[in-house]
Amino acid sequence: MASLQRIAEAVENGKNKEAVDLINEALRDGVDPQTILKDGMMAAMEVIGQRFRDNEIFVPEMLVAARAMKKGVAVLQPYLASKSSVQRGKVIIGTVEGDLHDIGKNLVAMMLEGVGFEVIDLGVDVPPGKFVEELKRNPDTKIIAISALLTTTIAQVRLTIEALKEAGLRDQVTIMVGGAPVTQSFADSVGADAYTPDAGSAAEWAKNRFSVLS
Ligand code: B1M
Repeated sequence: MASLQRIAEAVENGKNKEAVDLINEALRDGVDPQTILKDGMMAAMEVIGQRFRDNEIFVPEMLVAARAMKKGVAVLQPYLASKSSVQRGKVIIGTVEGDLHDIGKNLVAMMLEGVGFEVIDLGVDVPPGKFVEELKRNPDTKIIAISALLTTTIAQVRLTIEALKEAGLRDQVTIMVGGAPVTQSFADSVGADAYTPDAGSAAEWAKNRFSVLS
């Protein structure tokens, strides 16, 4: 039987094929996909982060672990985000300018799709102006979802919201923010409508906010 520990080790060591095989094995054994994600794969990212902080590993090792994580998430995707028949409207999502982290943002996008949103994913390193342009192209957008993973890029969240204000578009959308350094008090200070700590709670919050078709 594939243990969560073995999955975590495969992800940590960047062993893509082994990670995918072990995840498939765990699914066949009936392990809950959320448990595989949280206790196997996300736990591995925590270990990687800690090792990086301790100077035991460097960026290349973080990168290969991230690749294995992405391969694993692709296997879990159909289980985590089965398509909803409800249509709740559009979400524009992106990771802020200067920030290349996208695993968490991709999970949020996946979960939002799962509860019935149409997600326009701008990717990583998204300048404030790009959020504004995309909203102009899609004025029926319900939510702007902003992800930031670095203490050095968190300021971009504020700049993005300010750019939306300057364009006169702020009040037509709900703004959700998140990512490891983001907190509720930070979200309040930049005038966001919601802070959620993880992908599941982001989808839940958005689903409740847009609970009826409009
Ligand atoms: Co980077 N990195 N990284 N990294 N990296 C962290 C974030 C770090 C904490 C590692 C550490 O020092 N321990 C640290 C940041 C420190 C800080 O700012 N306080 C760090 C650093 C320093 C860096 C570089 C500067 C390293 C360097 O070059 N010297 C560099 C920056 C590059 C850049 O962005 N400009 C860098 C680069 C990278 C890689 C490219 C190698 C790779 C990213 C690959 C990729 O994403 N495609 C990478 C990785 C993998 C990590 C760690 C190890 C893992 C991140 C991750 O994917 N976690 C990370 C350490 C850690 O997190 N413990 C680290 C799993 C993911 C599911 O969690 O993204 O937090 P997370 O998402 C969560 C929540 O935050 C939330 O939901 C998700 C869970 O459900 N969430 C939202 C996220 N967005 C949300 C939006 C919402 C709501 C919730 O609403 C809109």
